[in-house]
Amino acid sequence: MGLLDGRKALIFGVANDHSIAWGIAKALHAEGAMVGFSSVESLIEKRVRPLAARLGADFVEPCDVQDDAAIDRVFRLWQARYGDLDVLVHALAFARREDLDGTFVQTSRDGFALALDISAYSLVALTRRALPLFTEHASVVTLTYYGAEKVVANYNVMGVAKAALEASVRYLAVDLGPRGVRVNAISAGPIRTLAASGVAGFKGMYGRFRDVAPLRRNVGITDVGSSAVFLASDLSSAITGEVLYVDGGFNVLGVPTEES
Ligand code: NAD
Ligand code: 0WE
Repeated sequence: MGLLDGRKALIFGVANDHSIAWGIAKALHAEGAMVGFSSVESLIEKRVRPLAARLGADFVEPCDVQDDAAIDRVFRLWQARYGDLDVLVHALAFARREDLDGTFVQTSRDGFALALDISAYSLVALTRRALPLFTEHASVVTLTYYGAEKVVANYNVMGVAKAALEASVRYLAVDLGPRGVRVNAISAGPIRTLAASGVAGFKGMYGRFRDVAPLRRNVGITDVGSSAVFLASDLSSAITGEVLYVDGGFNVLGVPTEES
């Protein structure tokens, strides 16, 4: 008996086996969910389809979340194949490298719009298109980061995009609540994924995190996966509009020191 037996989940954001979306897919599948995937076109055949096959999944469709027609296509195909949807996972973000290197004050109009479109508006677009397919106990889960609330060096425009994403979670929760659909975010500690690799100063802050976080360890995609199972399942039946910290307790610290 799994917590998600008979449930159907569509997961956006797998790039490789380090992706948070992949950790979530494995965890949902282990609890009995049927999973399907959508990712950017360039990753589909080489990266995503082989991973999907490991979970017996063959719904693997391309979608650039900036493209409304592409979003519509994915959900049309899903509906034709499976009818309805119980779990929507949004685990994607993007900002231009140059906007994560310099100072926030340098952010261009274009760079700001791009980061917010891909990283925040896409949750609204995907959720709206999924709405007619959602079952009455459906759950939407997205991924955020502490840089939404407090300044994290170099996170810059992504911090602003995550603040918009977290506010969107609350507004969506109120819109969808009367239908029984819940919307929540997981705020994960730093994890070494493709999106984190090569980011200026990431390695240093990853090491510091382990030294100061109350649990004295880093967070992994398995930790995020099990919390996603909780938010996707009826175990969290009265939780919506929430940000759940999966960060070893880091966010409760006032002054992070090795001794605290
Ligand atoms: P990742 O690189 O594995 O995943 C990011 C995904 O975003 C990729 O699959 C990429 O293809 C996708 N993406 C980018 N632009 C897209 C577009 N236009 N259309 C469709 N997909 C697009 O990295 P990850 O760390 O697993 O990131 C997943 C989520 O977790 C992101 O929202 C990220 O902000 C969040 N997050 C990451 C960390 C961390 O430290 N890694 C911490 C907290 C939150
Ligand atoms: O949300 C993220 C990753 C966001 C991200 C990362 C990149 C790097 C490569 C979005 N877009 C891009 N674009 C690229 O070209 N995280 C929470 C991981 C992360 O990213 C950081 C961090 C942390 C933590 C960037 C700067 C500082 C800290």
